Amino acid sequence: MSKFNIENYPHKRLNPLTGDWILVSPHRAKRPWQGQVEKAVSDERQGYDPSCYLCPGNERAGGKFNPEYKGTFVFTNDFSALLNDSPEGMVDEGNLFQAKSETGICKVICFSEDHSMTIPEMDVEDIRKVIDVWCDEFAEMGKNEKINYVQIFENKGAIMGCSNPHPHGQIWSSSSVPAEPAKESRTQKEYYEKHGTTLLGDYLKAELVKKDRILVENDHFVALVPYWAVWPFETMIISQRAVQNITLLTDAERNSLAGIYKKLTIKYDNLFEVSFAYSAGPHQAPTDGKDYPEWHFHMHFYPPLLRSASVKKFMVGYEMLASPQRDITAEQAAKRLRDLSDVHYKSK
Ligand code: H2U
Ligand code: ZN
Repeated sequence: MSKFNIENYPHKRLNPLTGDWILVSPHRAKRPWQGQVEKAVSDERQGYDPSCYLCPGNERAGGKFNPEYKGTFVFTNDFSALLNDSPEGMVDEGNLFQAKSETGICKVICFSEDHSMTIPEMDVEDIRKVIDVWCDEFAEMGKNEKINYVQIFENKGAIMGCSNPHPHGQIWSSSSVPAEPAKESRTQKEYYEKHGTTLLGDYLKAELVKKDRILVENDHFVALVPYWAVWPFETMIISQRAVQNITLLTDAERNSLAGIYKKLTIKYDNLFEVSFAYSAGPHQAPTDGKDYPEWHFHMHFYPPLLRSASVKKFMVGYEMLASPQRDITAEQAAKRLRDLSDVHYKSK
């Protein structure tokens, strides 16, 4: 048998941000598929949809009316998963039955008044306005004594459970730090205490030398497929400068973030010539007033599609019961994305 190498043989890779290992099986990438094929959803939409609960002037499900807004529009989620004024308390019926109250605020952000828009099709100046809303909301929610973590996210596409194609995202903030950022908080702190530098700063430096997983680079941000990616076309945007949260980005950095958000999502759309679904959002330091020099601002993009506009990756079987697994390697995915045009397929 020939010598082990990660291009050809099954192996595990460590995600240093979570401490989890993922199984990579490059030799399986040519496996035939006779399973479920998702219907490619036609993406032809009008700029205004009278039945859309996010379009300007329309009535929402809760009975409130949206203003005739232009650009971004933020409102408190009519069906908030967390409530700011729910009573505090806990249940402690021994080790096996523990519950704690959780308070928070949930908001919805419309990215544009135009129902037909998506981030990759928006102008960079308009994406910058979305970034500014993220900054303002993060700052305001972070000031709230009861809020210790702010999660901004975008669910895009029906395949990701997004309820409405109108371009929008959400913010859920909470009194405790949720599971995923809590893991990253622990690993980044351990790394910083050991090395005196941020985990993602050192990771980014090494990736910029290797180059095989880099997709897009500008003065302040890099988009790449992380070494430990689980989803076939999972990516991250990492700031070149280690900042704890989005409010610490300079004016130029905010523009660069808007620019790279657009460039990355154009590549995504160009991959299968379809409006590419994903769940994405930044991870940032907790907002409990403490200093977190180990925290390095970044965004994760988790897209479900695998081999076409209609075949998605299922996280089932072994993934559910044992460990996440992928066939196409992070390097192969990066090459495919990197080689795609920076011009959106619809504007060609
Ligand atoms: P998605 O990002 O998954 O599409 O969710 C949209 C959110 O919008 C969802 O959390 C809220 C839902 O509670 N919503 C309102 O606040 N008002 C409405 O009239 C409908 C949907
Ligand atoms: Zn709409």
